[in-house]
Amino acid sequence: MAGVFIVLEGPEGAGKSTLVRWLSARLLADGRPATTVREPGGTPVAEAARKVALKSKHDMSLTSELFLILAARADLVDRVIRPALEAGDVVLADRFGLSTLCYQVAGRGLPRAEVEAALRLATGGLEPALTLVLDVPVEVGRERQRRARKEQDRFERQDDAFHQRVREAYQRAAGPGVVHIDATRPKKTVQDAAWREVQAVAAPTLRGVS
Ligand code: Z5A
Repeated sequence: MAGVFIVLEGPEGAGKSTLVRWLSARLLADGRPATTVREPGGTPVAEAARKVALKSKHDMSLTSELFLILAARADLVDRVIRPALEAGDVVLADRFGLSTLCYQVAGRGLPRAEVEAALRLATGGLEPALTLVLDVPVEVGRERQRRARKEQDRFERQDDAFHQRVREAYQRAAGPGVVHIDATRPKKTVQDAAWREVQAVAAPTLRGVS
């Protein structure tokens, strides 16, 4: 596909949304508006699934949670991400498949092979060119969320052991295009590190890049 697919990942409060906004503005300054998406969500159906997966007061099975998230992703990939990539856009996603492996497999304990198969079905095998994994200790992320007065969802209400499993799964993540960034550093340092990686994958399509 002509476009470039870039994903930001990491535990809660790592700074993903902040960095997506910054990268989007930086790309725009280079004359390259990006399509930005946040998961789960981004289409009417995906937003509806997000509401249930994150906000439902009812008990749900872990498999139901998985399929709500994958239903959201399948719709987002079909209706937004693939068309944007086919049109040659840079797509910046706040979370994607690695979140599912870290939260539903490492965090919740669902079986990896089955989840990976379901993931491939949901995405048609779409993989990012670059995955920036922002790393912060659990307590740092929680403190940032507290200061930002973020309302807690079903995941954020999980105990520290759950969030520690998620963080460790992120720290183990490896493979083509996976880059780890120490996100405890000041925003400017994190932004500079991320921009270097974005340039490396997107440079041929950017103009005015030093
Ligand atoms: N989930 C799942 O289980 N499986 C999946 O496959 C997917 C998702 C896709 C979505 O939550 C939930 O869905 C998620 C997992 C689950 N829940 N959890 N946990 P969400 O969309 O509501 O939230 P989030 O994705 O977890 O993002 P977040 O908690 O909002 O955090 P963030 O985007 O990484 O951080 P931020 O909003 O950019 O920054 C937080 C604050 O820190 C803010 O005040 C910033 O100004 C500040 N900040 C940012 N960077 C810095 C630095 N470098 N220094 C100091 N302060 C900073």
